[in-house]
Amino acid sequence: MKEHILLVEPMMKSIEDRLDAAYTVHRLYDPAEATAIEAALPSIRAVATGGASGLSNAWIERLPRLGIIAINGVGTDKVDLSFARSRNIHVTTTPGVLTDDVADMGIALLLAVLRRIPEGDRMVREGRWAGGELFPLGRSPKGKRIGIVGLGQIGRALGERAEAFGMAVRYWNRSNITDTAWVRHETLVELARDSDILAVCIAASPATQSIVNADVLSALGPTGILVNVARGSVVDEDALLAALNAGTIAGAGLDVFVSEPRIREDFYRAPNTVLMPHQGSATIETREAMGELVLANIAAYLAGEQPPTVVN
Ligand code: 8YV
Repeated sequence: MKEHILLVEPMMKSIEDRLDAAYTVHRLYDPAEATAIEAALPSIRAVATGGASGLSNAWIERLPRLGIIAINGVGTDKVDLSFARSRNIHVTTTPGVLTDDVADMGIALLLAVLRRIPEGDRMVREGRWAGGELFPLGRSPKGKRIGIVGLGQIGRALGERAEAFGMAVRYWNRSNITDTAWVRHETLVELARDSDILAVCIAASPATQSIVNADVLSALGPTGILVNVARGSVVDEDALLAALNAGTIAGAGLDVFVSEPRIREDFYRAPNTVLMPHQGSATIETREAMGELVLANIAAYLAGEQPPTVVN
């Protein structure tokens, strides 16, 4: 008898094929499966989900035999870890394997804003270059100061890449870090004041909710750029939209938003802003590696073993 698992959002086909081969997979995102899922609730022992989707407590309560929530990502902000623990449910993530791609996305967004890549692409396609239109000058990353908000694995990888572009790195981190020569600031406002680019890499939690607020953005200043590859909730979106529209910061490169994918439409019109649909870890190579970890965690749990990358 195959075990039943619930898949909250799609994964790579090669990974889903292996899930299908090993388990009876119920796809929560497929409306056609709704009735079958209702009937299978008492049998489901494992859930695979994404970092931005997680699993609500209401869903956890509907799954009496659930023993593992395998997150295909590193963010745990959409799963109540202590509630899961109180029910003896393992929560696992995919640490390490997505670090480089998310850091790359931070650099890509930064360069896209500095060099106006989406704007140039539009100008060429619309024939305005051929028509003689001049393109405004961009700005160089070299010699600029980048302030990293949250010096975890992704923050460090982004800092290392920024150094290769000739940037000076400084950071703010909640806990003290000893093994880096980068300048540490005591507060986010101080970091923003001492940065040309502020790069948000910190995990979302109640403690980091809206920590990039109006004061931080005002300290970043009218030539400053905000990059966010972490979670929308870390940034006060009212303050960010106001700062972009008033020109109190110069621009933003954003991969994540509070209410994604139905983000606030004001972002569609925000000046000097490059938007991505949460693609930090979304490469074939990385999603394969993440999928392997999800498969390994679920297999270990169902075999009665400790899942390899459990976080709670
Ligand atoms: C993924 C993420 O896009 O790691 C995370 O927490 O948000 C991303 O890597 C997501 O988990 C896939 O849905």
